[in-house]
Amino acid sequence: MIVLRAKDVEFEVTCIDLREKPDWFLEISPHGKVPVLSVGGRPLFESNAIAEFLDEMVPPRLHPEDPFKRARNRAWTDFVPDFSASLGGVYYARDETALAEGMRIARGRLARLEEALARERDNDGPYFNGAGLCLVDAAYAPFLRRYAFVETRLGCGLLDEFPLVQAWSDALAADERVIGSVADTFEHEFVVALHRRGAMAAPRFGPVSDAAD
Ligand SMILES: N[C@@H](CCC(=O)N[C@@H](CS)C(=O)NCC(=O)O)C(=O)O
Repeated sequence: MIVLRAKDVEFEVTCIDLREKPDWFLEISPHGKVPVLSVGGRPLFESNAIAEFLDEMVPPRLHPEDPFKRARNRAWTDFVPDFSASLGGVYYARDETALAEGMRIARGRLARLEEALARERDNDGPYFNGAGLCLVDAAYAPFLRRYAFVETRLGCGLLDEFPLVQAWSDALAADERVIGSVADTFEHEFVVALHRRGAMAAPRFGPVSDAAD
């Protein structure tokens, strides 16, 4: 959604219940995962493939022009699953022991990202490559956003040691293309998901009804 918004593409969103995936969805999503982008009735799946397709098809280009930088960016986007899993280990932690272990693992991965931000650009950002949003930003933003949201109640201070990641996360959190990329119910649904997983952070958001879930 961030890439679609960054390119001013008109689109419609269809939300599905991932616990009860409809048949039509399973027919177009081979791994049964979101997102899927339907282009004139033809489905594309996997976030990176979708983002790359959009970047080839619709201006403005979010990838760097330099093929070397483009390859480096793709390599950092490949790190997203490891990175997001480690942040999940923090915001979904069920107790203090799991939180400490989650933070230990996340710190190692954040350190790599901190170094990448220091080395991959020769400027102050605020985005991964510099002044403009790129596909790497779009790939990391959803996970940094979830962490930032939970951190308002968890207060574990994980990003304190990583000022470049913190500044990057803040810039993404303030970006309209990122802010508007989720449904209005995002925070409610995320808190419901935290409760469902028994996350220690969940009760700190107060009681929730899962009626909208
Ligand atoms: N590699 C996939 C991962 C997508 C993914 O894990 N989606 C999650 C939601 S964020 C999902 O659909 N989970 C449902 C499931 O695995 O059953 C991508 O980047 O598109």
